[in-house]
Amino acid sequence: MFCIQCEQTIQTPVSKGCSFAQGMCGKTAEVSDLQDVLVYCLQGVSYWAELARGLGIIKPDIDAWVPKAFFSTLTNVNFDPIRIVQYALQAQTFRHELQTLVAAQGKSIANLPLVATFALPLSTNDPEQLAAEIAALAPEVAVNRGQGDVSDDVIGLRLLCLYGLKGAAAYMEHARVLGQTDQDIAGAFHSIFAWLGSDPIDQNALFEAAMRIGRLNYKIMALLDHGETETYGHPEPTQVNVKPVQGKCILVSGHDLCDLELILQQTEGTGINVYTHGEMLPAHAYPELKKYAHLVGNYGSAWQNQQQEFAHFPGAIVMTSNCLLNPTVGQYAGRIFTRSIVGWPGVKHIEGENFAEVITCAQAQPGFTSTEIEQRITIGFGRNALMTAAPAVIDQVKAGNIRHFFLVGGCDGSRAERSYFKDFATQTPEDTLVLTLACGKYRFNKEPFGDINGIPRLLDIGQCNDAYSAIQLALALGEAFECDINELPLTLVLSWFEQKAIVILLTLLALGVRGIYTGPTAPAFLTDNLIKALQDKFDLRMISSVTEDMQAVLQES
Ligand code: FSO
Ligand code: SF4
Repeated sequence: MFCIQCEQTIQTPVSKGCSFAQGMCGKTAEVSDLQDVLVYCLQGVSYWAELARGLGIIKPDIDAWVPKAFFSTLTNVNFDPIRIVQYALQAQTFRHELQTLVAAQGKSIANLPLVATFALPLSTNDPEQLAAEIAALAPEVAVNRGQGDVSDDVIGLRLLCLYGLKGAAAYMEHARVLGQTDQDIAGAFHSIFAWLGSDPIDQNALFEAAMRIGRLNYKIMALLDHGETETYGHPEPTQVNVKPVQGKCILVSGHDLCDLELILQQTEGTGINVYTHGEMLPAHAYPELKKYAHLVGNYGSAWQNQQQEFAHFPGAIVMTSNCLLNPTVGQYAGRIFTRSIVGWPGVKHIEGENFAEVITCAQAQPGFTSTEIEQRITIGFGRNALMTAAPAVIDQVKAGNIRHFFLVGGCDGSRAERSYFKDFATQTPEDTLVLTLACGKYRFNKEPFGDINGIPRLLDIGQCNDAYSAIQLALALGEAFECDINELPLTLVLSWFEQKAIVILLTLLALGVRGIYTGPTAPAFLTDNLIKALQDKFDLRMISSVTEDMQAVLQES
């Protein structure tokens, strides 16, 4: 196995990347190898999808399916070898379908690349045997193939593009489940994915592809924002209880609001209380979700604490997307359910829209036996709420009461160095506003930040994909102050963990945002040369100490 896609990848003085029997996340070598083969098969589908597009043939079912299957290979999503094999076989079927359609147009192509013709063995019907045979193909198609033949910078840039595109694919799927798809986005996705399958070596072209992926993702985040706000209304500032309420319960984690809605509809009148977990917290702010009285609160914190938190949750748990950890550790594997691309061997997977099994499970669990004293946090500063607040904020800036804006957010993880982000947020001066988003905020979102003349100092924008809202606010402030986004008194301090964060960073860079602080560590797949290039081009800064960084920011402001 070789996997280096997330921040917790194994690093020793002599090697980088998870490459032994199991990754740090619990992904087995077999699943890692199967995922490498799956990604290559998907690139083959994209190759033919792009060719077919050139002939006027568009298959919306395939366009929708490829990013979804790619999402299954993202960190902490799918650990089930049988499901990954199913995706790989489906990819082969789709590839043949497109190949046949292209051939029917009389188009013949000489010298097809390997990615276009790569075939899976179909010699056995035994699922375990088949998984072993497919996994055995991994060395040929591993994500770091060619290492040693090309420079480490080329490998690093290929991985930057591949992982960035994977994050974009995840957001495409989050948008798709809300009915939002776009043919141009799908075409651009296939084109970049297929090109990466051809093992490009031109560093300038790879760098430009990374920027293309960033720009593409901006469109995808806009599409997702549209899907969420069209379906559930604009988030509005909302107080959320973070303490348990007596009664039977279901906990919903991940990013897909539509699963939460289905659960709320199907539990209405049953007496079961529904809680959000992790990235589902922003759901409480959407009018069409907050209207359910039995959506009683938020439970727990960020994904890396789930094994303790889920073990103590006395009900059923639904994982709608990332981030999933091994549920057998906390003895709750029998009452957790996966959805969509998420999977763990032996854990019940819910297809379709019927959550009856989850409800039955919740009813069989004890539920919370008492109600704790409420603690409320304020969330819901999405795009619309921020724009509504913008005039008041601008007045306070002009009056000298707000001197700087910080966006402190991103994904969380287990490393001790991540305390930086809490320390940074809580040590920001009182005449500054702190915007936040994604699961990193759980480190400080229950702290008292106070307000500046009625404007809360901590403004929770939402999930990681709601970085789109933050960008909209920055653009609006730029317009109001008639300056470039980089001239604003605004600093981004971003924690990264997995590939969604990579693509958000690419989006910000592609939009020309400079001087971003990021950490806790640099992505292990980037070489020193590449990090230096990003620093030179975008003034990208690795975090150091809170005092040093804060001082530098406020001096520049
Ligand atoms: Fe966190 Fe996980 Fe949203 Fe990520 S829950 S780490 S960036 O999946 O997607 O913020
Ligand atoms: Fe290692 Fe991260 Fe890959 Fe898991 S996802 S195998 S922890 S690099």
